[in-house]
Amino acid sequence: MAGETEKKKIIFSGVQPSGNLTLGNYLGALKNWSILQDEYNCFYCVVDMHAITVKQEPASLRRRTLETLAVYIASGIDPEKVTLFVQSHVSAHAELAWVLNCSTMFGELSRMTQFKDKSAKNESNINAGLFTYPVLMAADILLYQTDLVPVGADQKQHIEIARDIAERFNNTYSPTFVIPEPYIGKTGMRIMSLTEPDKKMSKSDENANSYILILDDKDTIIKKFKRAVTDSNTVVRYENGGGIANLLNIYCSCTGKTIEEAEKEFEGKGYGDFKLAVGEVCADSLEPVRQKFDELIKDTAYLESILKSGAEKASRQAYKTLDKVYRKVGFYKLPR
Ligand code: ATP
Ligand code: LTN
Repeated sequence: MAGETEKKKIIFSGVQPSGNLTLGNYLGALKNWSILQDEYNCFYCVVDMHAITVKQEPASLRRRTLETLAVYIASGIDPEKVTLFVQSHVSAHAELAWVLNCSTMFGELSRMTQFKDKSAKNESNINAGLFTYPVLMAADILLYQTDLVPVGADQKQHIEIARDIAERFNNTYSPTFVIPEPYIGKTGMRIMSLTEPDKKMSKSDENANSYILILDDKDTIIKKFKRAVTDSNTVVRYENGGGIANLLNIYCSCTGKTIEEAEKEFEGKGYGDFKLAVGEVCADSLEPVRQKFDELIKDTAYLESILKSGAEKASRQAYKTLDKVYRKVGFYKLPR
């Protein structure tokens, strides 16, 4: 059996503890993470070093790091099957990021849309970390010789640059890194804001009505969907686009139904009925997660024990790759 585990393909992914996790994080990332955990050797990380590219209150960051881990587990990710850890606990991430910074071009980083969006939103804090964010993300992925990276559609460009960086390094030195592929689910890949349906739902949005939190209670969820922006049509059709297409996507991601099935179900019904139904199925999918979270978050010792063994397991793999990289770039190694 041990041999079999070694042969499994490798998955790496992470979420920033930069706010409370949203329905977008759940449908775009976490749900797929738990589906993939049986077939792959998975590393799921709480990427706290990425989170500080935007100003964080230290006490909240500390609290949210543990909460994010608890949400992972509450969403069905099994700590017995996967490696769960915090990015800053494995210093190889920062070390590899430095080396990769020196194989990454200013021009290619300047094209990243997340950098453009985030610097427009944080004009007073356009720091170098925000700019080199994709390099640290490439280090996260490449350290584990990752085959597959399950993310929402917004992260596709970052996976592409990670591939470019890996290929460049492999060509300059010699084959070192596996070239990773993105894994983007069919529905749920891009959940949009409920108040501005042309923007993605994001946990750091200032408007709390724009997102559903994984830990929101049923009343709050139903209220937020009631207020969701739709359009001036009255029929529930995907082709109307905007808010309605987003709500249909959410409905289908939560129920497993196809868009056509959902459209048929709501034929002859108004937006009011439809929004209520979306609220109901969404609340029903999130309720077990919330209950499990409430139990887990009380048990700090348990959560810390997972992070401790996770960091040990992750470090073993990460330092293997980092050693190779240091040797290839010509860093002098002292005899042991
Ligand atoms: P922030 O607002 O702090 O930038 P975020 O909510 O966008 O954060 P991340 O931590 O950057 O979340 O993303 C974690 C994972 O969740 C990524 O795989 C990302 O693609 C996915 N994700 C985030 N928002 C959405 C969304 N609206 N729809 C689908 N997937 C999403
Ligand atoms: N940038 C990602 C979070 C992230 C990540 C990763 C995702 C950091 N490192 C490695 C996948 C693999 C985001 O979702 N904003």
